[in-house]
Amino acid sequence: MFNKILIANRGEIACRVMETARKLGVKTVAVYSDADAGAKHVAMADQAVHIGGAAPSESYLKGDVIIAAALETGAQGIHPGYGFLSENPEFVDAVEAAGLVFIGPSADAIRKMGLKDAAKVLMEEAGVPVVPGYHGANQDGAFLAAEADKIGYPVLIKAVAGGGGKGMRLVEDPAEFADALASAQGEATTAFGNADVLIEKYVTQPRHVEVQVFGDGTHAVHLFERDCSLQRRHQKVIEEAPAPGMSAEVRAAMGQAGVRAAEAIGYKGAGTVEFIVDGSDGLRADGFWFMEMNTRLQVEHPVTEAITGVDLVEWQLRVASGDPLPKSQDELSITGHSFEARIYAEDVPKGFLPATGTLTHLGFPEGARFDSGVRQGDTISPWYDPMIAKLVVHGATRAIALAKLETALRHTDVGGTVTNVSFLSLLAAQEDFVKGDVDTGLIARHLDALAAAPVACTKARSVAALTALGLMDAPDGAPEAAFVMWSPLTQTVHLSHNEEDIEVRVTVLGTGEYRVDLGDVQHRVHFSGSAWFVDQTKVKARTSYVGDELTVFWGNGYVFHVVDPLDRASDEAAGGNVIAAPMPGLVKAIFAEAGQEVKEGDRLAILEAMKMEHSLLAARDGVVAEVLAHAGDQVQEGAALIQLVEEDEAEAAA
Ligand code: MV4
Repeated sequence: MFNKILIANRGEIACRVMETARKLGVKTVAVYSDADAGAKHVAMADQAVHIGGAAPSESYLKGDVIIAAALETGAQGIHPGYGFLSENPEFVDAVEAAGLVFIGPSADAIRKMGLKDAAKVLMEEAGVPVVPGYHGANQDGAFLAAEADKIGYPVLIKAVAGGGGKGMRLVEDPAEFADALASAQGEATTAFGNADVLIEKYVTQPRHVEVQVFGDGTHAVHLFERDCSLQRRHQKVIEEAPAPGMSAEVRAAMGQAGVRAAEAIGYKGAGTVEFIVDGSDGLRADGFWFMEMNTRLQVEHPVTEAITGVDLVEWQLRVASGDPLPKSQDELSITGHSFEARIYAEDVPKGFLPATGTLTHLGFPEGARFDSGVRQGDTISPWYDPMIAKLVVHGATRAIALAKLETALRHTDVGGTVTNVSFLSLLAAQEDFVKGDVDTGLIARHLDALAAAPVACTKARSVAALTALGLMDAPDGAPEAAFVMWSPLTQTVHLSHNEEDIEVRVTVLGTGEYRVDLGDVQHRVHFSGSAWFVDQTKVKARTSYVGDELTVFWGNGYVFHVVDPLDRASDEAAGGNVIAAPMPGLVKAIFAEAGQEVKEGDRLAILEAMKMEHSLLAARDGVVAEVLAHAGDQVQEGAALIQLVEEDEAEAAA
């Protein structure tokens, strides 16, 4: 076994690899960019080496700098994770030339699977079923059109260098073939610098089923299949293992095909053989075809780990350090069912727009595996994939695992950024998915229903209003003395939710007892110190309130913004009345208290953001009216930290 390895990656996969390395007594070296100096993977590692700028091309893609870091720190092997350099054969060559071990397949195996047409020829020779079609060298338009006629319409034109659907065109009618060919070739040239295409019979209602394989360079075993049909624009959303509806016969046929594919290229380490499956009439032993092989550990590997009990990273480290395959095919079996849901910082109603933000709140429930590269307080930066976590559940049956998935999603609390958790929850409850009736078009067919922003009911709005007024901070829900003594018995709070303005009137009825008036609807709310009761019904809501953002974690999760009329007025008045956070960050210190006189330029607060400390200065002479933040607070951009007395008020007083 290695003494020390370097992980040439970041985020959850770097953390995942380090977990297993630690379990095996292997020391770890992290690498990091400017944007990741404070990242979880750096904190977890025994050693960490800074490798450059935030852009991947200046850090995580710099093979030579990473190899130098491994040599300097005495690492013996490099684990590439997924993405970045994981399938780059030149990097593998360079790692080996430096006398280090690449924890993965040979450069030769990666190259053999790199080009689709060559890979298809190899697979055909190895007895792996490939989609009927033409994948030869002749790229003449008339010739390809004749091949398409032979195959029979509809056909799919694919770039040989392609992936993720780029350079792919569906042609349903021979009259459209020439135009589609030209457009596929154009896109392929732009994207890959290679115009070559292949033509395939179009599989209607396809399912994406992939086989996990593991090789020692000569022999391979398979660890069964995963179904990854739930995709949106070629991005996987929920994966599961085993595939719903799979029979022992088809499983054996697909597994053997996966093993033949791996052995045909002398595969070493963890790999995935992707098949396209015709799902129009159940799964059949003659109804699956090789698509491509991914020569790396995949994002969704945990569902395979859950059903087989195998730690795939442990296998990677053992085989790369010279051990034989840890188990034979006979020793591998499936127990239960597993799902993985990818939790992202993204704005689903706005077309799945990637989001950024500081995770002011991050709560993962017990009873599920969460692989995550971020902690509460960490920032999702615009530089990398905005994944927050992979949620992985396992149960004795598919129905049990699915129920666990829904429960875990309901208790996944993320504050400080928008997420796709509601989308995942709606998908987990989608009728066809629940039945196991999946195909790659499922999400697109139901997108409107799945992507709708969850609209908070009046109960959730009541919880938000009481939270905004600070009524749940008090011990046992008793209103703080100040509230009772100085505040009117009825207070009004303004919230905004999905661009809707909401006015809520809250009346104190007694200790922890409120009447909440939402216009048409009234609720009687009781807060017991740990639980909410709305009209005598227990509401298992949790809340997070940072800056002006208030999230009620209940149902699918509801985001509110608390509109402070005072803030708004002073913002508009400008004139330096408010010292506000210029960017999201952590308040390190406040040097002001109410009543204090300040001079223009006095340092009133320090904000830590983007790994730097920023002094926030008084914009004019004045008197502090109110301090609105404390050292240790995570604040949003624009959050008011210190309020000065209005100038005309001060004059009036003078
Ligand atoms: C296909 C297909 C139907 N017939 N090939 C999409 C990306 C690339 N990896 C292969 N893809 C497809 N190839 C034939 N002959 C349908 C798709 C496809 C797809 C495949 C797997 C997962 C999701 C998909 C979504 C749309 C289309």
